[in-house]
Amino acid sequence: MPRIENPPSPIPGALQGLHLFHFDGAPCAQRVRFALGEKGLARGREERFDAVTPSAVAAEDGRWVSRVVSLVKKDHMTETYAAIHPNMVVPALVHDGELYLESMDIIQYLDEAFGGSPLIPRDEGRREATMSRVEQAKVLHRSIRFVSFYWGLGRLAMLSSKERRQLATLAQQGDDGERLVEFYDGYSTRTIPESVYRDHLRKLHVAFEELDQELEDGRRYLMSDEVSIADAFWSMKVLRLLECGYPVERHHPTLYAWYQRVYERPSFQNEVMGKNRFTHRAFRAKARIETFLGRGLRRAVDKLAA
Ligand SMILES: N[C@@H](CCC(=O)N[C@@H](CS)C(=O)NCC(=O)O)C(=O)O
Repeated sequence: MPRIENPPSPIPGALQGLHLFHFDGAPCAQRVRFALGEKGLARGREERFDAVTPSAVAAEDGRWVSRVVSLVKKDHMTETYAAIHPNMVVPALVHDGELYLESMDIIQYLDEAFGGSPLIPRDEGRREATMSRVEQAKVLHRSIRFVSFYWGLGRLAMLSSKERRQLATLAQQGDDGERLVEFYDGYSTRTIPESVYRDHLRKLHVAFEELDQELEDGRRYLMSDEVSIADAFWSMKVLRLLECGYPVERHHPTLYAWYQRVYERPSFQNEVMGKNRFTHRAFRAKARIETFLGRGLRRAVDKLAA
């Protein structure tokens, strides 16, 4: 099991039951929340991410304690969080004092530790095919970051030079496995050429095209008629890009129909969208205004596919 041995922070060891360190709008955390929902585990109390008072540490049965690590307030770039997750990203999961990192490993853990229908097929061949789709999604996670920052978050996500120094100092304690330092330096000083963002967008477009074709055989979900970890990974990419204005329905109609099926599931409605609806609507409204002004991601995708 991908359990993290002896994390520097005393917080994980103090927690009983399930606790998720997450952010409502982060795709990497959304896929874990989706998986929790599919396992019949619902969001419970909200606690500060670093709360360890006696009333904060215990989770109720069948529920997980929500510990929001605000990516807007930069909670993830603090010493306290870096001692929980050395890469300073969400999500992180604690179950009965044990810490698990990496959304793929966390979902794998949940799938084995909790009942319900499996998210990872038990059959060897189907398992391999499913995990290879997940690996592809993992690699493209970097592309989602580039595209959603450039066309979605804009200036809001830029760091001051003081914040970047703080990030670089904290990153020295880990291996900066997510390459946040390099990314934020380039992004905040606007030194990443536009062609880099367009390349990432092209990679996502190609992958969406491939999935769109595969889904044409009429299967309900990405790998079969059963929902799986692959749906958890890919649907959050679609959600994020829709929020940035990507015209998914027009460019990849079969993929969009699949996304709607995943979106309708109670786990998506409750655990992914639950507290994310307002931000979701705000992003979509912003994207509509940009389209109206002849700018934004919608235009970039149309140009790319022309
Ligand atoms: N490989 C990690 C990636 C985690 C990740 O990159 N999380 C993003 C949110 S989707 C994050 O926390 N980013 C912090 C930032 O962009 O500053 C996983 O799958 O858990």
